[in-house]
Amino acid sequence: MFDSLSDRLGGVFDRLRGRGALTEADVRGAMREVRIALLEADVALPVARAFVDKVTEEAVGQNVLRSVTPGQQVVKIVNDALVEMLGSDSADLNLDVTPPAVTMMVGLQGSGKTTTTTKLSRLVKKRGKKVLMASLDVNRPAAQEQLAVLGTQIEVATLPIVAGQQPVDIARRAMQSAKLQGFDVVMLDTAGRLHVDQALMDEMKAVADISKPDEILLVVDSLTGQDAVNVATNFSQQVPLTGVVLTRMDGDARGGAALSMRAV
Ligand SMILES: Nc1nc2c(ncn2[C@@H]2O[C@H](COP(=O)(O)OP(=O)(O)OP(=O)(O)O)[C@@H](O)[C@H]2O)c(=O)[nH]1
Ligand SMILES: [Mg+2]
Repeated sequence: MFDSLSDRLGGVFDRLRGRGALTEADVRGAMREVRIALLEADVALPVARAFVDKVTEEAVGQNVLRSVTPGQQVVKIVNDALVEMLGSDSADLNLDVTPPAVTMMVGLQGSGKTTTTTKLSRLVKKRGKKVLMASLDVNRPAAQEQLAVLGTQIEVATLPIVAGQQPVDIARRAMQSAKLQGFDVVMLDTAGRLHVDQALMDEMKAVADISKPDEILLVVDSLTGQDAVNVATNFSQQVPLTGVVLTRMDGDARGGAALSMRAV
């Protein structure tokens, strides 16, 4: 996914390394190229700008320019900053709580919430946990049935569907069932909307109040590119997100969403 970004940066790095002495102007020129490479990879503008500013400041430091291998040093500074931005940790779900551990999936329509709910449930089940999945999606016809079918496929229980019940009541019922039937983990799959809107946010907050999730995961389609940052910012202003799941990493996304996310 980061292939074209790597290629671009590799070119900039080679030119830097290939030189003996470097002036501040050389470094600033290279950093402009880094910035363009980031933007072309769909990294959000404020993120790219902040990154380049920080790295430039470090790289034009006297110790770097006066060193024997200034090019190498500048490359190392950019590399370290990239690694830091992307992070090396892929977090685990926090299941280490008094059961049931509750994970709530939020995100825009079609971002992959239901798929992610199913994938995570399967993983958690493999660890020997008793999992209950519940769909709170009452907007899209057959959304609850979709989760029930997936549940049957992966042999994970789903909350029985009660026609006409609203999301907050479904969440309350899921919590009651989980406690009564001794489930270790509850996965709440919420409804998506085309745009971030207040109705979605209010519903999400009400569900979070009832279910007190240990994890609230924002599911984002990595093809969203730069706009992913706006989505993440909007959601995180409403509920305390504990993590972000990027879906469709198998697609042709240019990687910018992933880089930008880490920075937000
Ligand atoms: N290639 C690919 N497709 C995915 C991935 N995750 C989800 N999809 C597909 O994207 C489509 C939508 O996924 P869902 O999980 O139903 O998305 P959702 O967020 O639950 O959608 P709504 O409930 O309508 O808001 C489905 O066709 C999935 O198969 C992924 O990581 N890679
Ligand atoms: Mg869904």
